[in-house]
Amino acid sequence: MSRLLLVNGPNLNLLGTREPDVYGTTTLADVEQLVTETAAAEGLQVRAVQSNHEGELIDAIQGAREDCAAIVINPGAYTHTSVAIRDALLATELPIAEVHLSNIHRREPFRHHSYVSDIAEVVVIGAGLHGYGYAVQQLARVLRGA
Ligand code: CA2
Repeated sequence: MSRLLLVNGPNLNLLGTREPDVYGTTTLADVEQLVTETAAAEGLQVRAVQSNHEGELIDAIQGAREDCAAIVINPGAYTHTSVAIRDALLATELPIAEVHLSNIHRREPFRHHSYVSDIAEVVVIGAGLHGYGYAVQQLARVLRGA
């Protein structure tokens, strides 16, 4: 069975504990459960990683090349700063889905640029928890070639 790597970046471990007006009441466990269930319905397995450390995220992304068919990533604030995460994603040569819980284009100008969007097959922004599910469904379609 093919596998997805789910990557969540810095501070996403805090989901559901603060800033509910921006990020809702969803927890990281909710995100990982939704992705796992949505992927299972598409015949896909999931490996989930969350880290507050850029290098750990890069190691996980590099590892995906070994045994994953695609990557779902919310890079958190590294979205707007990290050429290194972009390079790691590119090096995998895997299809990428970028997810943001909030609509980054309605927020501060420094959140408007993403180093990932132009290399992603799928971008889902501002759909909250559901965005991760949509991203999995779209990636599954890409993997089926449909
Ligand atoms: O909207 C998103 O998903 C973001 O990737 C979330 C990042 C932010 O830096 C991006 O610009 C947009 C921040 C995640 C922080 O999550 C928290 C959750 C609860 C409390 C505090 C932070």
